[in-house]
Amino acid sequence: MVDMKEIADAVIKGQAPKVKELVAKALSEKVSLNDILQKGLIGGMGFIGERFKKNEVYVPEVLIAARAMKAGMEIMKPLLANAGVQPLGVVVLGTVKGDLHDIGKNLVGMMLEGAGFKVIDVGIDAGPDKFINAAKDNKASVIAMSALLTTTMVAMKTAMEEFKKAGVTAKVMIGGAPLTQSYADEIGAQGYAPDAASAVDKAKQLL
Ligand code: B1M
Repeated sequence: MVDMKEIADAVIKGQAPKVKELVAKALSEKVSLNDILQKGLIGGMGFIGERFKKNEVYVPEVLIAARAMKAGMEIMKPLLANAGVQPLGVVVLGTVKGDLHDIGKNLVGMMLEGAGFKVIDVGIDAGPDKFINAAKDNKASVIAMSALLTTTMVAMKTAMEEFKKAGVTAKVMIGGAPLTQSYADEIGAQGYAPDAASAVDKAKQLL
């Protein structure tokens, strides 16, 4: 019988083929989808997230763990859809207009997926319309904007104004190296997170 801790450990170690094999075995042993997801895949990713927050592991370890988690999710996705298992919430994620940096954004996206969110990634250089349309089409609970440049972070202020005009109801969180809580307060964003693991905590708070 597969122990969910084994799946979590394989995610933590970034062993994608092993994760896939263990998830398939657990499914054949009729372990519940929820247990595989929560105690196995999300459990492992959550552990990596906490260590990342404490600077005990770095970007490469998180990327490798996320890849392993995704390998398990590939098998789970169709079954979750059939079983009607709902994601924690929908997050529309993107890097703001004029900004091409996406490594941090992608990390945030992986951690959010790892925590059970559905992530709609609108990519880089994303103007307010992209966020608005994706949020409306997918009934998003959270819009998450990333920026890495002091020259592009100001695009978040414009975006906030456009969200208001368009009647967007999703809560907004921001992040990226030049961003701060005080800038979030200034532009009326409901959340700020300094790193990808904290972004998960913040998104959960905003639900
Ligand atoms: Co650029 N770049 N870059 N760059 N680049 C920086 C950001 C810079 C600090 C380098 C420097 O001068 N020391 C500087 C910005 C200065 C400033 O404005 N303060 C800079 C510059 C100036 C530029 C160009 C203008 C250079 C030029 O052409 N003259 C140009 C701009 C292009 C554009 O966007 N229009 C440019 C271009 C590029 C590349 C394309 C070459 C490449 C990006 C490739 C890519 O992303 N696909 C690049 C890179 C790689 C960097 C550095 C070296 C690394 C950024 C990175 O990926 N870090 C960076 C210098 C540095 O940081 N050492 C630099 C790793 C990543 C995991 O961290 O993105 O901070 P980060 O994400 C973190 C947190 O910030 C947070 O979580 C992540 C994980 O913990 N986070 C969020 C991020 N988004 C979040 C969203 C959230 C919550 C948390 O909620 C929504």
